[in-house]
Amino acid sequence: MTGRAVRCPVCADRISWEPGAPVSVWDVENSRYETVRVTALAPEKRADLERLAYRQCPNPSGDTAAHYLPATYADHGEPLVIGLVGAPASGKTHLLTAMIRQIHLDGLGAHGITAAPLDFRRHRDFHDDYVRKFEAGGTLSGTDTGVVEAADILLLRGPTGARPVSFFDVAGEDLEDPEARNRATKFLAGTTAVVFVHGSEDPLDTGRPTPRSENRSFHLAVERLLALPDGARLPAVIAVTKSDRLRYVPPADRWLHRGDERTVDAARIRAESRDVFAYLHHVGAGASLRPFEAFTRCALHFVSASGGDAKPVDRGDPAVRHFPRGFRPTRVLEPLVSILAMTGMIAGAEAERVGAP
Ligand SMILES: Nc1nc2c(ncn2[C@@H]2O[C@H](COP(=O)(O)OP(=O)(O)OP(=O)(O)O)[C@@H](O)[C@H]2O)c(=O)[nH]1
Ligand SMILES: [Mg+2]
Ligand SMILES: [Zn+2]
Repeated sequence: MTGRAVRCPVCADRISWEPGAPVSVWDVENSRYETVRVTALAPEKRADLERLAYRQCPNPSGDTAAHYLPATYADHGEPLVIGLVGAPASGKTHLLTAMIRQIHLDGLGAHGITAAPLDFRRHRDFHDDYVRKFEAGGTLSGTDTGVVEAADILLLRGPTGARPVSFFDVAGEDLEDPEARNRATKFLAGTTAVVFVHGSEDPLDTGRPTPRSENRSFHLAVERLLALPDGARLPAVIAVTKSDRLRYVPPADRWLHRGDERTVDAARIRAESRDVFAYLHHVGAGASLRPFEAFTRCALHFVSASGGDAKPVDRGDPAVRHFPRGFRPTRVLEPLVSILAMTGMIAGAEAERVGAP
């Protein structure tokens, strides 16, 4: 093997990234990847082509359908793979959409980090299918089961270097499936950080009792991650989303009013973590605290993707809902900033203490 060894975020195999290997470009007309040999190209033409091209993963285990990674995936620092874990309808997709949108509004600028798409096609699809719909006040549909690929792959550049960051957002139903061979949860084997998403309850939604004594998606993911080598050292965050429902409930209200933070302050993150812990404990959602017990570094945050509850569209089908006052994401980047601090993308004495006991 002469190439750089990288772990594929989709099939979780370790692959050797050979220099000069053929790349593929997306053929829009025929909706398929087309292989292009690059060795005969002048270096500048090759670099330009590779920026927009893909490489098929060799998937040495032969256990995953054909999949492609950005051709420049291995040209940067150690890739980050961030997985979202949570029950169906807990709010994963809305949170990820609000996060990615905020990243592109320079939301990480205060931390010296800029972002660019690494997988342009995936990025455009994510923007068209999620971000635009969300910005128009529409609710996003539940994620289909069987999703195996990353929702988006960005390149984050900061003072400590540039790293590809893949975000995985699969269906909560798949995350509650104990079948280890479920293809949709394979990303867990290659994940480098996890956002555990707990949706805070709608206080008016009393008709449907929720069994808070268990959180199946958290439980199954934690057990699988702990079985990985060094699994307990994976950076983890617990995001209590839909916290707009807690905007008059102390101490969540105090955190929500702060808006987005501009610094990494380990003591402040510890204080918020303590408040989230107390809140989950108080509402009997102790099962959602399992990641905090399982992982050596874990930060907890109150966030809101939409800023308010979705309401049925007037006179329409009651199942069709929207956010009548638009969307006002609050603190959606705090979980990501904690992960970036715990993974060394944000460096410094404060960052090193984030999530530490
Ligand atoms: N009040 C409030 N409601 C939210 C928020 N985020 C999501 N919701 C509501 O929660 C519902 C489910 O959100 P999703 O993001 O689709 O949840 P999910 O975890 O991706 O669900 P699956 O894809 O089925 O696993 C949405 O239809 C919204 O109505 C939020 O920040 N505040
Ligand atoms: Mg979803
Ligand atoms: Zn692969």
